[in-house]
Amino acid sequence: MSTLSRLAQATPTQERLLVIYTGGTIGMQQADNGLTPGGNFAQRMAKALSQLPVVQQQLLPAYDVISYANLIDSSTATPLNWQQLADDITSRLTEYRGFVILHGTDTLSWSAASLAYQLQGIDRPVVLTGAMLPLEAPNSDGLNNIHGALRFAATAELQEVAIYFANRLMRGVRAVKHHSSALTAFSTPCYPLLGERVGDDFGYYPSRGLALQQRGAPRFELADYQGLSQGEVVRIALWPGMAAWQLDAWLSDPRVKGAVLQLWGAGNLPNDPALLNLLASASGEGKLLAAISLCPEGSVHMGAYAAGQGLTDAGVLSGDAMTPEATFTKLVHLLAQPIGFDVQRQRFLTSLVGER
Ligand code: ASN
Repeated sequence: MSTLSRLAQATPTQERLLVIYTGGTIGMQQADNGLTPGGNFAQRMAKALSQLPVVQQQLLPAYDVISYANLIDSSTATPLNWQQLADDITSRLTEYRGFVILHGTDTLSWSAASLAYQLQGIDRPVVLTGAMLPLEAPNSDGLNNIHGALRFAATAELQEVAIYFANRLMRGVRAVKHHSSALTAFSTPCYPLLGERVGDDFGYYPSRGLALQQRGAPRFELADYQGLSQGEVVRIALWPGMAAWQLDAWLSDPRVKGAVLQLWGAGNLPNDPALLNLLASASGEGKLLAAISLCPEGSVHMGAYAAGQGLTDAGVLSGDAMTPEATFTKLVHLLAQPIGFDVQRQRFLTSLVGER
């Protein structure tokens, strides 16, 4: 890990931000075998920011940059990367007023959701961003995204994990990547924006942020994700004709400890008792099962249709309108806690960080 300070002499650390560069397209450069995360990022970022209009440069907060030694394309991230990010933030919490994480976009919303659960009650901004095009590429969105992330990470009223992308500030645990190439790649389908850039102004909407009574005091849960980083939580999306033996293949494996089930519409499952029996026995064995919809918007209402009735009896928990990211990372997080099955289930149904 390398650290480099900008304005280091001029500004005490408590007034600075920490930027953590993890890899992703934003920092990628052309190599013989294609785009790969490039180094020397602190200098490259400073050079890019120096292209902003002088007025905007003067409004930038001071910051330090850490670059991870192992820069990754975020498609290779696992829960251990989420754990490392949370550790790196908490170990420097008292030194910095806010944090910016530069991350690949493919799994950016997964890291954001996981951080929200690990850093419950955080009292300062943690803003993740990345880019669809490398920082030095023509028409890159990298500079704009870094600029906005720095500005919002210096906004003291923002006290939660957020994503800044394409002029929009979003709750991290509500976000999804919905487009594979558009610069407006992220959205929060079931929650309004926390803030946005309009012209040269960066406006935060405090009424949409986590309220103090909802946020609570900082009570970080830095769990060990080691036992959950090799596929122990699975994600099963239904398809027409899915058969019981296929569900069984996923759920009967003793290594599987939890599953996100993506059901039809408002929470429907084919009317096959064998499917419900499999779910009931997996849940009876202590596997944490949660259902959300295959639809990107709207909630599951288990039991609304005859075909979905029986899910609650089979022990399946309703994920309401939670995103796949928020549901999956919450299962990982709860399974890593030293708490019993009933408490895990009850906490799943409780909104911990505004995820439901
Ligand atoms: N594959 C890249 C990543 O997630 C995509 C990006 O950053 N735009 O690391």
